[in-house]
Amino acid sequence: MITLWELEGKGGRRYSLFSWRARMALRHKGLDFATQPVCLSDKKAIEFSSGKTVPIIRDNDTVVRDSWKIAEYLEDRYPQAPALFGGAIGRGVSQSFNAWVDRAVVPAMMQAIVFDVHERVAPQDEAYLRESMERVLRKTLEATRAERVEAVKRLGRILEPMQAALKRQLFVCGASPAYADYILFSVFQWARVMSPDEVLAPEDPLFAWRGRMLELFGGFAREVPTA
Ligand SMILES: N[C@@H](CCC(=O)N[C@@H](CS)C(=O)NCC(=O)O)C(=O)O
Repeated sequence: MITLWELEGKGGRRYSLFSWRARMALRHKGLDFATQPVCLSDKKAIEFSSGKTVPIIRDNDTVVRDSWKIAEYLEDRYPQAPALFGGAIGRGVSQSFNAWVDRAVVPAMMQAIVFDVHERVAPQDEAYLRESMERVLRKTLEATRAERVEAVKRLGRILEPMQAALKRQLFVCGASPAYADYILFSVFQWARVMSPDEVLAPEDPLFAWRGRMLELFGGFAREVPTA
């Protein structure tokens, strides 16, 4: 049995976007796993990983931290299960896509929803989240909230290439979903779990794609506590 360490907010919300990548990858591989919720500010709870972030998985004696490393570990350790990357080229393209999502899409989504995230983290994490986010964003959460409409527009402009791609194919990876889909989906699942505001218009090809993602694995990502 594999254990996944991830963040838990108010109302049992599992909101770590990077952990959603690991969750979907584990499901894709058909692997059973148990989850271990932790608080954002409780670094003692994850000291065993020699790091300060989740996701972390433990598979028997092997501990792996970092969502990308977890995906690579699962692909290499369970080669007979459905592929996450589809070979060396797919792995390389997925890693490039991972960098783009992390450096362009995640910061843009953060600007749009960070105020809502702050309202839904565990009470003991509120001060930690505010301090770390205000340092990154160089403004108060309240100022970020006031600029939300502009932030959602900026997010839409950044996602325009994916709108074009998803008009032509059902999934980021083509006819069926794989790891690059989970990379992008994690950002929308983060928003869905932590923010009551919709960031996608119904006519956006990403809206229909997100709907397809929510249906995967028996509605695994749909049937969770959300905002
Ligand atoms: N590159 C890492 C990023 C992981 C990450 O930043 N995780 C966040 C939660 S979504 C975290 O644990 N942050 C801890 C902190 O801010 O102290 C990955 O892909 O796993």
